[in-house]
Amino acid sequence: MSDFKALSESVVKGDIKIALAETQSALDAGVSVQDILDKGLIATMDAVGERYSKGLIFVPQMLRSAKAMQECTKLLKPFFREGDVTSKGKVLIGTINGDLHDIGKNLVAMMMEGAGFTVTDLGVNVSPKNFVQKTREIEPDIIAMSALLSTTMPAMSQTIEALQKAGLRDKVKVMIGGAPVTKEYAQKIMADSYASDAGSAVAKAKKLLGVP
Ligand code: B12
Repeated sequence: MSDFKALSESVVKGDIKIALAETQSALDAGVSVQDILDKGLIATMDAVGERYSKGLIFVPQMLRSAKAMQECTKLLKPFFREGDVTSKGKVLIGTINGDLHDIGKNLVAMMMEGAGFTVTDLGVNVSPKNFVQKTREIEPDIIAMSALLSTTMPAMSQTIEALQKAGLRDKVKVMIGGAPVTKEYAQKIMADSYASDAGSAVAKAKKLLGVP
């Protein structure tokens, strides 16, 4: 497979059957999982986002593509495993309040799991209160928050404040990410770490906890 044209087209159309078949045939042809993800699936979602920005497509089309991408990433999940691993630490992950985007968050969760972290996923639209409650309950080493909308990013800072108020902030590391999030924003809200993609999220999580 020399390019990802057919895969990309099927994700754009939201044709899950063809998207899965194309992902499988890329795997069978020995294309790296990283390339399928970056050059095939994520690049397509970026293009979908641009078409949405330009008013060429609308939310239902974006959702169809998202569903196709989600199914393809499930097919890739077994390849994220780094070998036999004992738990490297507990990660509590969720998409923040008001935000329903979960593809990137799910990828981060899958890769963290594959790398040996024990992951608890709170899903989407997670309120600061929910993050605090679950932190009390499971005592994670890392809280990982995702935001895809610039309008929902402030909920990250609100969650950190809620952790502070609950006396939990110094017991846990906070990592943030998502397309509009930056390293500078992470510094501003005093998160412990930021990563731009799922692969570097794993590396940064290991660094935060000092595990190999
Ligand atoms: C798919 C999609 C949707 C789907 C989401 C379905 C789902 N289950 O997720 C649906 C249709 C529901 C949707 C809705 C909306 N969307 Co939308 N959506 C997208 C789209 C096209 C793709 C997002 C995606 O999945 N990318 C692929 C993944 C793999 O990338 P990622 O999420 O960035 O994740 C990577 C990194 O960011 C990072 N990462 C992510 N999370 C985390 C967390 C941590 C801790 C770390 C370390 C790293 C990390 O690692 C990931 C993997 O490498 C983007 C465009 C884009 N290019 O981002 C618009 C986009 C995000 N959406 C946008 C908008 C405006 C909306 C709506 C407001 C539209 C509307 N008018 O209703 C609603 C909001 C709904 C809500 N309340 O959340 C805008 C946001 C603009 C902004 N900056 O605020 C975008 C950028 C489109 C655009 N160009 O205008 N959307």
